[in-house]
Amino acid sequence: MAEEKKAKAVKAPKLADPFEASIEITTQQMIKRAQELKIETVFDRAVNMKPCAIGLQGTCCKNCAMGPCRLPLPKNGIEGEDTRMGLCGATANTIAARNFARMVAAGTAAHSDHGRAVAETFLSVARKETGDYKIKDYQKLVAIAPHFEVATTVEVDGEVQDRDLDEVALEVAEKALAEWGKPEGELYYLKRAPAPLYEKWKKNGVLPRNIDREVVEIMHRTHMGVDQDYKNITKQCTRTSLADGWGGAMMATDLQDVMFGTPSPLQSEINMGIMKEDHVNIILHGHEPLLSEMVVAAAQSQKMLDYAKEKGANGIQLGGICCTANEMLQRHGIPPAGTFLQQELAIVTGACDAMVVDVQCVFQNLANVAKCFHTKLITTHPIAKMEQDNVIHIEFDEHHAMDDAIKIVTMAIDNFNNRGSEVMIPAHKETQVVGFGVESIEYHLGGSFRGSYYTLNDNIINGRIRGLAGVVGCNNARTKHNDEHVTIIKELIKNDVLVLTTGCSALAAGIHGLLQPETAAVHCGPGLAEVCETVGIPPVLHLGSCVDNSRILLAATEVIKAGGLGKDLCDIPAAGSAPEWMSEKAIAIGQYFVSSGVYTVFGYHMPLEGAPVFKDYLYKDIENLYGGRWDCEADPIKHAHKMIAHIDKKRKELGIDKARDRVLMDMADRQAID
Ligand code: BF8
Repeated sequence: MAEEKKAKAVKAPKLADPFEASIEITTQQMIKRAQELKIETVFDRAVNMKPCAIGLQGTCCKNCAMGPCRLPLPKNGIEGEDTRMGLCGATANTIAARNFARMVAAGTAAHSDHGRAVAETFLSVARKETGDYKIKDYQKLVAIAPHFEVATTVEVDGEVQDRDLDEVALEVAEKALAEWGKPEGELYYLKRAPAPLYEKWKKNGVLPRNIDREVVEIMHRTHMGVDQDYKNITKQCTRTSLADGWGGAMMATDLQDVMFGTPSPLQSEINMGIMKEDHVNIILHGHEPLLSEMVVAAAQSQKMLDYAKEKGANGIQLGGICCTANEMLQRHGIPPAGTFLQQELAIVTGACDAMVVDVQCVFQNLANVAKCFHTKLITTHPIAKMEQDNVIHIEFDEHHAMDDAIKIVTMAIDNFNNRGSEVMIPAHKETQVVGFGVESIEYHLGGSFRGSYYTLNDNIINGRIRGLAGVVGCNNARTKHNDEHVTIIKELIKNDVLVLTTGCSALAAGIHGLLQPETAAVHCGPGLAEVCETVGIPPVLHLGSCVDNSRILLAATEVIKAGGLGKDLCDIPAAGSAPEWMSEKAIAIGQYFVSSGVYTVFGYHMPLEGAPVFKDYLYKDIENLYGGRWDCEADPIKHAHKMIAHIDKKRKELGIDKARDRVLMDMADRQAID
């Protein structure tokens, strides 16, 4: 009897309301579908599990076994002296700063380990140890070599000749890989920043020495009883994040471009509707194109296509999730199946014959969802396995990469006929134009005749383009899927702000039709619409994956070089945003944007509320050091208007606030504005 009562008292878990969970139609349909099949997803878990209120404030310290020490902010705030402290005496500021720093370290480690894998593979290519990977873009190799102080020409008998490119590649590869652990000096790429910014970093003692060292130093400084000054901890946050943005992530982007090709604009599709019932569907999810490039090549080979036909399929459909989606999209036009929050749902279609994952942003629950279907869930990376026994591990190695890729594709094809009757692929998909970069923005806005950032600057100065915004980052199950991304982006372009986007934000923009040139006429203010229509670009430019935020830094640097908009990145009418952030990588990115002079607004919430003094330091005082600062705003319209207000402030400081009334000047006049 008592047992019966007890059983009755256990409440059934709540189910997410699909319309509250997402604004996106295929996501709503598939959440409902999962619920009908009694398959739990992240959306259901989010309504059943509340986040820890103290962790949310950033003031829980579990860095030693005397804790966890929890220092919530009293409901009415603190009047007078803040006497809260952990057992060791650590203040709320110290605890919140340590937690923040560890997020920067983890984010930097993730991007940079990705970069290291790319650099190691590039070294294998340069040493000719692998035949599967090659150099596709020699022009990019020659463009980046000088940044590593590698000569691209040589003098023979008094005559300057081009240097052997194999030699250049080898030297670049060796110097790049050394950036992770060289014993002295500073990272090469820091000097790519505008000179005044580099000087600020130097003056403040935050030039990263090597990538690994900065991550290690954060872990040391945040160990129990080491750095107990939030300002000093933040200084190391800056140094480490710069090792990400102007180091590991930037090298990942560059070396990927060299090996796999620099993206240029192309048209593709996006959303779960790209999956095909009569095709073998392989979904690639994660981050490193080292894996996806080989799977793309294997899946497009005649041998694999013939094998798929033999098994009764009409072809092989590849699709991406998360940043792997962006990598395959920008270089091959392979359509993404969805964002971070759609990963479980792609399996719920019942048509996913294999989901292949490598590192980062992969839900462990994929294994539980895959168990309900025929889907083969394949992990490929030695550092990222899953404990569930239905997960297959095929370790990927650059020395036999194509063999591994063929094994994976064959497994998916063999699984095609094992589908149950429960296939339900949502019909909806969108078209999009993607694959912009530093090089293609230059070409598109300037044309082949005068390719440069002149046209972009010109239109910012004359006010047709009010300013630039980088809108990037994740989805977060604590916010309505895609809502903040889409609302913020629409509000920005409505106010003539040109948006550059990466990561899951770029996928969200694509899914909601914002990456089409036609968007300009529908959603943009008159100035931006005019520019987009004249040049034929969308008002939201897809710049790739999260490591490709480095492309945004370099595009902004090109704006400075073109003249007329100040001398430092903090002078440009520009702002950054991560509306639905969730990962530690987002915090590392935010910190390097702030430390590069960018006003950066995060959505949802920041884990700083329990330490108001530290929060103020990041939201206000840090601007005096680097010209950028953090902010947070959950309301998407207010969020966009905070960015626009900052852009207007910068226009005023440059003396171009009146130029929105179309004052015509020549370039010499404009450059004199500096
Ligand atoms: O690195 S945006 S959810 S996929 S962390 Fe992850 Fe966030 Fe997506 Fe790419 Ni970036």
